[in-house]
Amino acid sequence: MKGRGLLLFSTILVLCSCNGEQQAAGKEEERLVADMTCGLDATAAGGNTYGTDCKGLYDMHSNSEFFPEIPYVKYEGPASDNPLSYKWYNAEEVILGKKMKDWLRFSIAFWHTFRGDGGDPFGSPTKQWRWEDGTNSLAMASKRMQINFEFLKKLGVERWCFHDRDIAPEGSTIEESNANLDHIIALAKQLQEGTSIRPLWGTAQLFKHPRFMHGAATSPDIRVYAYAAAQVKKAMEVTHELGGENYVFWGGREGYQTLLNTDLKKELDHMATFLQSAASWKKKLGFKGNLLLEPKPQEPTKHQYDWDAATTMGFLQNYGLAGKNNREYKLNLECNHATLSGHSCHHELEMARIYGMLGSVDANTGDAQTGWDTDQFLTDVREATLIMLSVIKNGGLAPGGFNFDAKLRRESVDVEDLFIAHILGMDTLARGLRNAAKLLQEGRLTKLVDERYSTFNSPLGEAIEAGKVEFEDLEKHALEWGEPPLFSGKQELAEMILSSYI
Ligand code: XUL
Ligand code: CO
Repeated sequence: MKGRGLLLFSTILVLCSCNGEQQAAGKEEERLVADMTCGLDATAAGGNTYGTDCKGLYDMHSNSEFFPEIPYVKYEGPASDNPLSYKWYNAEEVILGKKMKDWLRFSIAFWHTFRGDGGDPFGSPTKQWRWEDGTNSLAMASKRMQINFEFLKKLGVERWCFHDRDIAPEGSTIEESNANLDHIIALAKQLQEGTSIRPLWGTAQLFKHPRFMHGAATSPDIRVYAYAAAQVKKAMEVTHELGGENYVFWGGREGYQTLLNTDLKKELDHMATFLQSAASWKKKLGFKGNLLLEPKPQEPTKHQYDWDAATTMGFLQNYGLAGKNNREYKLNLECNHATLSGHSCHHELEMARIYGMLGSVDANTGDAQTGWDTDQFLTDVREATLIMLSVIKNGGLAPGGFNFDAKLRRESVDVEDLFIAHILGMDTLARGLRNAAKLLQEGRLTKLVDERYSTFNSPLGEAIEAGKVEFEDLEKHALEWGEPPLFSGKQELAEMILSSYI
């Protein structure tokens, strides 16, 4: 009852303060910023690094908390049955020489967590968050940003990702949109002051507005190409302004619906020139982070050009945007996109890793019985273990990380669901990290793989791998050796080894 009373009280306060004009929003922002600059301290040690003073500040102004009923989420270990605790993710614990938080570098996706409304093609929105006033105003955008920071602090997560248009409303001109964005970025900058919270990456939303229906960089209309460039220019600028570590390109509409009306070569060439201009703008900005392409095979287009990791790397290579002499672009791989392209997440990560192109991961999962991008939180420990095998072999993901590009189910409408979903996703990857570290340390799978290729551990094998052996030489060896013996691939043994770590 007491909890409910507090909830009602804070709901009334939140509702009262959210429908004002910009000026009122400004005052509210100032007060909340004062409360909320307390939090994840860049220099402090410990899991959720809130000093007792900070806790006191929150308690004193508890009516300014958007989630008064949610505690700071802490590690309680696997035996805990508290849904608002970590069972496997222990931020400061060191595994293979690195803190768990540095292996995992978790990030919240603003668009799902704070703009997801539960609507689907058949039904209206289901989420009625107590802080929403039903508008897409600047005042509402400011409030959401404050909520974002409180959410991050309560989870002990130091990173977040955004599209320009989901944090600030689109105006009727580019100038107006940029001004809205500047307003919210200034607020985010204030909120992140004194904390270690920064964007993992920013991006431009180039798929929602009707102007982008034929594509952005691949639109047949030069005016759309230019509009998209102006939008990306600004989005890169504000990502840099906030100290973001990467910038992402997801080409939702960079593809085609039919080849009959499409000049394929022109569109791919345009996509490349657009990315070249982005790389050049990055240099002018002095932005040091990675530029990341996020593959997805289709949806919303029938065919998206960045189909999967291999296709995207081939495209980058072909246009001189990646490779030995140009490390400007890497990949942001999303697990649900991997399965849509007929691969596993592990496959996509390995493809990128072996060529030094693994930049960051959008951590989510699909549904085996559903053929589209369901963006669910990752809950499969086996999948998480395989993902973490790649990440450990990659030496981590930094400056990338794990961004929860995942949303609550339509039917999940409680505030605590937002927390539980992220806790579950974080714990699943943390458990995967623990399993993968043990698996690699004990070396049984590595030994099995090494033995499978052991015939190449010879002077001839080395010469072949160095590209120094011609067919005539190989023919001599083949004649001398005769029919090669059959030997086992040991797949079941490999699966048995993996299962024993899960
Ligand atoms: C869409 C998707 C995007 C990108 C960012 O499937 O994954 O949210 O991650 O634009
Ligand atoms: Co994504």
